[in-house]
Amino acid sequence: MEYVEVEQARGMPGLRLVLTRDVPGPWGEAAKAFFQVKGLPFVAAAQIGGGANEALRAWTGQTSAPVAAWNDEPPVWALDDILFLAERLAPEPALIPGDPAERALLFGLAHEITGRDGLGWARRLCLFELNLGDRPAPDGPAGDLPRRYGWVPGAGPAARRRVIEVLGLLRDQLERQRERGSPWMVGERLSALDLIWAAFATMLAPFPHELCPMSEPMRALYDHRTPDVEAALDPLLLEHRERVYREHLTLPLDF
Ligand SMILES: N[C@@H](CCC(=O)N[C@@H](CS)C(=O)NCC(=O)O)C(=O)O
Repeated sequence: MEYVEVEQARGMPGLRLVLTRDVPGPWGEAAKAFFQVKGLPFVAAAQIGGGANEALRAWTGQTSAPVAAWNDEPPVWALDDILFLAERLAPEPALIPGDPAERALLFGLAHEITGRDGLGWARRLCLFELNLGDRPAPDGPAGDLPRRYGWVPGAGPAARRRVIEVLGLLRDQLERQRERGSPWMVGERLSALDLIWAAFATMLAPFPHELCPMSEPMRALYDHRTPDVEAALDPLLLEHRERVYREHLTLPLDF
């Protein structure tokens, strides 16, 4: 993916997405997927994972990615705000169901994947544990991300339980949908929830290198699974991720 600097993106019109450079970050891949499915082109600007990202702070008041900016509107960085922006700019294909019960289900399950203490949050704590073991976050910049996202020694087992719990929830939902005759996670068609699951699956079981060419250290982290997490990653979930990428997104991933 070609990136411009954040300062440059800030001065541009149209749609800009700030994305973590060289990493298939799950929030960022989900945001990209919303716009790709809607056929909305964007300029990518580079955030550096765990970096100071001063230009991004000056523009948005925070340093995380993804961020979406449309013309001179205030930039948005919560994933549901990014989804609502995509829906507004291109209402079709709709990624939020019209039916209120399906909509509530979508946002509930999406929060369990992307929100505080959700799958992504808990998986991130598991990855900190791989690096830090039973140590606290180190002083200085290397400890910034673990500190920001709540790492404390001993947080690993509860985070793993949470990952397993959410994987079970998603598998049960897919099974229920199959029984009703739908291959999609809610309703009868692709929704934001399918795209979100596909993006977040990468931090539990990345596609092979040809389809997801990331650095070895990153792959070693994302591809590490304890036996209990491996067992919770039902083949149905991974088949679904593959279907979403093959039918609605593009492979290899481009970041
Ligand atoms: N903004 C997203 C969360 C995105 C997120 O957690 N991004 C992380 C990726 S690991 C990030 O960029 N962290 C770096 C930072 O906070 O400086 C949301 O509200 O749902």
